[in-house]
Amino acid sequence: MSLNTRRNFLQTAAALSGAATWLPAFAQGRIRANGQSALIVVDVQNCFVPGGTLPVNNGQEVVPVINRIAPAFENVVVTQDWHTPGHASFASSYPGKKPFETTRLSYGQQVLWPDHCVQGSEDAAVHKDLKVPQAQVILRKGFHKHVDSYSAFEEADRKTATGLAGYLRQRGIRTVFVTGLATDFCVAWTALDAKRLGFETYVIEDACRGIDINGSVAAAWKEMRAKGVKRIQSTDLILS
Ligand code: VGL
Ligand code: ZN
Repeated sequence: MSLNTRRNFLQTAAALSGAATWLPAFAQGRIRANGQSALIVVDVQNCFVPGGTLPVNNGQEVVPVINRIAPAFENVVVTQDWHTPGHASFASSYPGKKPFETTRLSYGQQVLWPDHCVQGSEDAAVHKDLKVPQAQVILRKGFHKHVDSYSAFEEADRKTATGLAGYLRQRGIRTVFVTGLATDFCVAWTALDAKRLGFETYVIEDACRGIDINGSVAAAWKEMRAKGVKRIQSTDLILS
């Protein structure tokens, strides 16, 4: 049975028995974006795809998925990781430290990364095949030399706001759909902050790819689920 046939079968069976509770939470094509929704495209930059300085496995695969769903969104925010040279999140800033080790900074534990997404570099540019011409905001984050920012809402010190929550609220946005790179870092932190700040929050799983350090993708999904972030697939969206 194809997945579609199977889903239809499940729906029919549930309708007949009146027991719909065991159905997937979001059957195919059930969620529609409206004027109060925004698509957030996180860090789809050269840096995070193969050939970049911090490549995410198959990171480029998010591009056609995002391009396919983006026309359904009137409101689109694109983010860029945008670090100073010598940034505090770079392993090269600490003698003897290697990428993917951790260190303690004033605000807590920090994973150390290869130098990546340096402001103005080709590596930090948005992927050339991403097609979101209607995007209204390009939000850059991680530009304070001594503070990292995975989240598009709040820097890693958990004090410094980026302004995105205020922007979205003032525009009447109530629901966000988060996509991009990487599932376990900037996507998860952005989604968790969005939810905490009062937005209905969806993460579109097949429009994301993860870095996955020591099970970090599974841990991120677990935390997002616990906090009420909704996990959906691009096929759950009504695109017409
Ligand atoms: C990211 C690690 C370091 C991300 C950014 O976009 O997920 N990950 N900087
Ligand atoms: Zn970064």
